[in-house]
Amino acid sequence: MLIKTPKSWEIPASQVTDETLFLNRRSLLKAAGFMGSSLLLAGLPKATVAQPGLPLKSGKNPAYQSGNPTSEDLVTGYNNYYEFTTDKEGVKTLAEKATLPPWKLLIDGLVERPQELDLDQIAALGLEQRIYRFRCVEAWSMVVPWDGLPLHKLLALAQPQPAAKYVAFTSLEDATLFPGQNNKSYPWPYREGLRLDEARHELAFLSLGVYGRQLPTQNGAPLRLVVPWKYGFKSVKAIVKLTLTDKQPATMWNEIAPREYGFFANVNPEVDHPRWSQKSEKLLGGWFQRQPTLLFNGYPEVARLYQGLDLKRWF
Ligand SMILES: Nc1nc2c(c(=O)[nH]1)N[C@H]1C(S)=C(S)[C@@H](COP(=O)(O)O)O[C@H]1N2
Ligand SMILES: [Mo]
Repeated sequence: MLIKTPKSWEIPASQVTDETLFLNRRSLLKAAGFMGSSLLLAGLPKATVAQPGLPLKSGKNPAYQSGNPTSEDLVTGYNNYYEFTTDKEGVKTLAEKATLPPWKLLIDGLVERPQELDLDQIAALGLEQRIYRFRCVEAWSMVVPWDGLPLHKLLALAQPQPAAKYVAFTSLEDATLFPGQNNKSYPWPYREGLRLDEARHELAFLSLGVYGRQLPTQNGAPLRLVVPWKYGFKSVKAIVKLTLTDKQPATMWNEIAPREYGFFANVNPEVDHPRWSQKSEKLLGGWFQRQPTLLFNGYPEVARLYQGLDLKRWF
């Protein structure tokens, strides 16, 4: 009988230990049989390789259960990810062909302790599953079981300085991985931003997984933001850097169409998009009938962040 040694990319879920949720570069090379002298590798930066689809150790947080999840097929098969394509049903096929590079997350700017974290270090902070509503600015919505951690846990590691007022998020720029980045009419990389108090709100979440497994590439592997009270474009995918700043950061969609995609982008049925109404939405996989859109997407606890701000003007 032929005994087959699994390749690193074929490691079955049962062999993934709880302690090591992601493979680091060294064990990946070793498993693939490329491990030469350890001296040779000693100088390499620490970086981990995501394994989209492998199970994650994450526990359900009963405090965040916003309804019945949309089917996994829709969550992972109907995606906005312009780095691949603008065709929502075509993203998955392209994403499944892409191999993610070893990953590190940088936290820099106005912080006491700049961070360079690999995926294991982030997962070691503890993962939980939260079911959140998700509302795209295009007036469709889903309910998604995300696995990850509140963003404030990462920010606390870096210790923002008192002068820090915003967090700027930067996605990976790599036109060999992302065919859509060859379209130079978009000002890549995808960038987003939050005010620091928004980023520290308990609901602001950094997702490493969905449905209990590591994020599929099409959903923003290996890590993406989830801001459930804002339109979906704020929930930036494939994040490589968080920068704490004292100035409101420029964002990609705001640069492209400032009248259509504001910095705050809070879900608000009273403020129409210039080209369509935001009063209702199509729940994917739901009934034919549209459902009413709720202020802050049904998360009224964030209202205190916007006291004194005219929500009609600051969209
Ligand atoms: N880097 C990056 N992040 C992104 C996007 C994108 O094109 N590129 N699209 C955004 C939009 S418009 C939406 S609605 C959500 C979609 O997330 P999903 O595919 O996981 O549903 O991702 C957001 N994050
Ligand atoms: Mo979106």
